[in-house]
Amino acid sequence: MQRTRLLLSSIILMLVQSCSIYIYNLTVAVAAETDITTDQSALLALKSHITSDPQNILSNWSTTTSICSWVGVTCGARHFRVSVLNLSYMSLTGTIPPHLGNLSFLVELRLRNNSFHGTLPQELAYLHRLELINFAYNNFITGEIPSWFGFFPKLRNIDLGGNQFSGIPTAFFNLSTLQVIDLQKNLLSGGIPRGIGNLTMLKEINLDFNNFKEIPNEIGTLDQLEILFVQWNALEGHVPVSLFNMSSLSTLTLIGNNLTGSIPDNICQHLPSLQDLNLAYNQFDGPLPSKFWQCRQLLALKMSGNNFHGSLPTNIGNLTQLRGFYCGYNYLTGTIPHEIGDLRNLEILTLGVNNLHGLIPSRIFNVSTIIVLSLGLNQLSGSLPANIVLGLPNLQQLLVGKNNLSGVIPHSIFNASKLTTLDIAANSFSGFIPRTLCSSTNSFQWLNLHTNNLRIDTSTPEANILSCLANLRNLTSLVLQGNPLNATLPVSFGNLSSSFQYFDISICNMRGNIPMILET
Ligand SMILES: *[C@@H]1O[C@H](CO)[C@@H](O)[C@H](O)[C@H]1NC(C)=O
Ligand SMILES: *[C@@H]1O[C@H](CO)[C@@H](O)[C@H](O)[C@H]1NC(C)=O
Ligand SMILES: *[C@@H]1O[C@H](CO)[C@@H](O)[C@H](O)[C@H]1NC(C)=O
Ligand SMILES: *[C@@H]1O[C@H](CO)[C@@H](O)[C@H](O)[C@H]1NC(C)=O
Ligand SMILES: *[C@@H]1O[C@H](CO)[C@@H](O)[C@H](O)[C@H]1NC(C)=O
Ligand SMILES: *[C@@H]1O[C@H](CO)[C@@H](O)[C@H](O)[C@H]1NC(C)=O
Ligand SMILES: *[C@@H]1O[C@H](CO)[C@@H](O)[C@H](O)[C@H]1NC(C)=O
Ligand SMILES: *[C@@H]1O[C@H](CO)[C@@H](O)[C@H](O)[C@H]1NC(C)=O
Ligand SMILES: *[C@@H]1O[C@H](CO)[C@@H](O)[C@H](O)[C@H]1NC(C)=O
Ligand SMILES: *[C@@H]1O[C@H](CO)[C@@H](O)[C@H](O)[C@H]1NC(C)=O
Ligand SMILES: *[C@H]1O[C@@H](CO)[C@H](O)[C@@H](O)[C@@H]1NC(C)=O
Ligand SMILES: CC(=O)N[C@H]1CO[C@H](CO)[C@@H](O)[C@@H]1O
Repeated sequence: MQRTRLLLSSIILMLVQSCSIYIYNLTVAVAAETDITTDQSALLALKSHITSDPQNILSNWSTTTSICSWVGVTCGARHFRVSVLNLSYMSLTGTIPPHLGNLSFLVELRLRNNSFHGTLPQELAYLHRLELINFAYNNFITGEIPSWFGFFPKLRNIDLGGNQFSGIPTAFFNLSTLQVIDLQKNLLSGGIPRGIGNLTMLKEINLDFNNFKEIPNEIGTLDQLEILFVQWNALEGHVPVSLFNMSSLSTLTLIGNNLTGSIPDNICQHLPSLQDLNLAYNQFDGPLPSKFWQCRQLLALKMSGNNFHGSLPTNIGNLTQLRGFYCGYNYLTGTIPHEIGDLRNLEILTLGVNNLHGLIPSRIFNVSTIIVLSLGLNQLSGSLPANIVLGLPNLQQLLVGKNNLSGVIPHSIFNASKLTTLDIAANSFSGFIPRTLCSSTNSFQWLNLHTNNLRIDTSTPEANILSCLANLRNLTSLVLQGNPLNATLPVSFGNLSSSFQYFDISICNMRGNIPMILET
């Protein structure tokens, strides 16, 4: 300390000669003279600003041990100075003291998910070695992100998500080394600043859950950008053309905005790396893009909740990597192309709430990877194949309600060990509800059979499915209403699983008395 003070006073003498030299050499002198005890006082200053530490974590910060062994502290191997401070997820409440700016060797500062509040001290701008800042999910003071955030010459990763920031200063776009920006869940609004186009090293941008209105054309200059999330904002108007022209982009998620216009037919020609495209719940219209053979990498295509019309392109069969295709809640017409059977990796197919007609292509029932098949609220006809479970061993949800389907319920469907949700309501299914419903292997939670022509076989007590429903331990909802069941409720019926919440047989032409337990 003494030596530092001497040095400083000799420099102050020089101040008389030249102010600029003074500033330069002061910086050099202080940096040279700080040591591990400076780091210790900075951390102890932080500790003294913590007002609540319910997990008693900072009791570990004892002055009798080296700060390099303190919880959350990592020292550099070469210089034994604090290089990482990670206090994330420690339930701490408090403020950040200016002393933290003295941790001059700090490379990573992680304070995610605590209750730090107040202002961020400007002294943090002295941390010129910082490569990563994570202040996400705290309660820092509302207002613009401080402009001194522009001073970190090596910053690669910044996460300020889950705070109350309402603006981004111009200086922020001086952070030319940035690769990852996460500003999700703040109060940001207006246009995304054009300066974003200057951050040409960016690989990932997350602006979810703000109120941004516009994506600037400048975003197209980010030729290393791989991930762009701007979901659930207030984006409106057309997507800038430059956005559909980014050679590195693999994930584009714009769900939950108010974007309009149509999607370029050759979208994948200029987005050759695209893997996950999520444009759901906007106001896009026009036909679906069809040059799908250009989308070699595409894994998920999410277009639900728009105004797309026209038919499903047969080229869908070229998306051979596709795992999820979501296109419900649109105005699609025509039939489901049988080429959909070429999607050998498909896990989720949702086409519900459109105007599709014709048969469900039989080849769908051979895509063994399918987990969710959702085709309800269309005008599809035909029946379900008898061996449906053989072809779809992974099926968990089958939703085909409100179509024009007919025939019997395949017996095998209730032998499916993974199926939890079946909705075949409001069709013209007929015959007996298969006795396999009571199969001990089935895992049904939600079963909706209402408004069909189904009956319950009461020829023998064993055949009556109503006597075995109590075995279905996971069943929470069974709707049989609107079927001419013509059956008796057995006494054992009262013995249903405690998870059973909803049973609707109101218009089912039931005979006999309702057991007492159901009346209470
Ligand atoms: C603090 O925690 C670290 C790691 O859990 C441990 O190595 C160290 O001994 C602890 N120090 C004290 C003083 O409890
Ligand atoms: C930071 O600390 C938290 C809580 O101890 C831990 O879960 C997390 O993995 C750490 N992060 C890093 C990058 O070390
Ligand atoms: C913050 O941490 C708590 C538990 O410590 C957890 O319940 C909560 O989900 C976390 N929030 C975020 C946004 O990570
Ligand atoms: C921009 O960054 C450079 C170096 O990283 C720094 O010298 C300059 O002061 C910064 N300007 C602003 C406005 O933040
Ligand atoms: C972005 O770069 C251009 C050209 O280099 C420059 O004129 C402009 O001031 C920069 N914008 C910001 C916000 O840094
Ligand atoms: C697309 O990008 C290429 C090069 O990256 C550029 O030459 C072309 O002008 C861009 N087109 C549009 C419409 O932005
Ligand atoms: C979308 O725009 C319409 C018409 O301008 C408006 O009524 C609606 O509230 C907007 N929705 C959202 C989510 O911004
Ligand atoms: C696209 O799929 C069709 C069959 O649906 C096939 O004939 C064609 O070769 C595929 N094109 C490419 C480029 O894979
Ligand atoms: C019932 O649900 C539990 C938990 O969700 C699951 O572990 C179990 O396998 C299910 N039972 C059957 C018969 O599928
Ligand atoms: C209803 O069931 C009873 C007894 O099983 C049978 O005699 C009768 O024919 C059935 N009614 C109809 C309409 O199928
Ligand atoms: C560094 O932090 C400032 C506050 O920003 C303190 O006033 C200084 O005393 C401290 N310096 C040292 C060497 O700990
Ligand atoms: C006046 C003075 O001491 N200037 C020095 C400041 O630091 C630089 C670099 O270390 C020296 O070259 C100057 O002599």
